[in-house]
Amino acid sequence: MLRRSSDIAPSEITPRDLFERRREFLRDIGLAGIAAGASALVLPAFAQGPAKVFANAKKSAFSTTEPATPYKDVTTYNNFYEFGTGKEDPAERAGTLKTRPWTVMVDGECAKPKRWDIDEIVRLAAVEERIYRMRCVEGWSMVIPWNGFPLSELIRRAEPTSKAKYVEFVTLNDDRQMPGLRSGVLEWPYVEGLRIDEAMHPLAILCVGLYGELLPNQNGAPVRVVVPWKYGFKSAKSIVRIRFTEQEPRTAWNKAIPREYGFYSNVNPAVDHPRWSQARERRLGEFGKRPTLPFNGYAEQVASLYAGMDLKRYF
Ligand SMILES: Nc1nc2c(c(=O)[nH]1)N[C@H]1C(S)=C(S)[C@@H](COP(=O)(O)O)O[C@H]1N2
Ligand SMILES: [Mo]
Repeated sequence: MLRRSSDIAPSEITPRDLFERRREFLRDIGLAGIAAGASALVLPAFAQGPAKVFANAKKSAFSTTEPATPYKDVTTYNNFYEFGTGKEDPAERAGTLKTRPWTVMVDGECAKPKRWDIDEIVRLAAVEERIYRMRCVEGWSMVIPWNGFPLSELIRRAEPTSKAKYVEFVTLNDDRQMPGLRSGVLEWPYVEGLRIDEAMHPLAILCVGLYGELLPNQNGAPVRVVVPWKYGFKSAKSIVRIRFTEQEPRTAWNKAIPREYGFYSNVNPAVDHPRWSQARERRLGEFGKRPTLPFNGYAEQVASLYAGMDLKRYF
């Protein structure tokens, strides 16, 4: 049977040691950390080219040891429909996105709504690098060194109420900056969502950089979500709002083609996409194909979130 998120106490979401580690993390970044972080973090002049903003970030224990996909592939083969549906479109066209000034509104079912300035978020992210496998629903995969921090840190600060069962992520909706919005491929803005216990999982991160640099626009600058055990489309880019809701958010791809894209979209080689198999994937930069793993190889960490759920029904 489906265990509802409302039945899960926050203390069950992460084991005790994660609470402890989170407390340490907060001590490091929240208090003494702002000063320490400031020396680790040199905000670049945004007109200039990429700078190693996150040069001092520590490798996270959650990182995969697989070799990272070349920077060139990570930044030129993208899905970002706000800039067109071709894989090369975002790299060619996302230059029109203006990422400063930028704010992210965190609101909805919470005691402490707040409009975050992007540079406050960037400062929180200076601590850690996460090398994650990413699997797109269309059948390719990459390994990307992300710079970010657990989404749970931001959620905790908002103090979600007991009605907060889900978290909704909303992308910028400005057709002067995003020419793809003039097309009707999706209902805009791009919206994604997670159950709150999924969003609180330590693997789910808020991400502002890759390869030690601020995110290139085509990868979702200035801030995106990264949820490595789900198909890529769950990881919303260029987000302006994070909203706590009681109802399951209506997500862009689910609204567009509900038969093909469910709310959960956990990577699952046993559940075919209606138009193709999900059993194998092509790692960018490699020849041939490799098998796709349940939960994209993160089953050990996340499978318990779905204990008792029929993942064929909740695809
Ligand atoms: N706002 C927005 N976010 C988005 C998308 C999009 O079209 N718009 N595409 C998604 C899909 S389908 C994938 S596979 C990933 C790709 O991320 P990457 O280009 O950084 O690899 O972004 C996701 N986030
Ligand atoms: Mo995707």
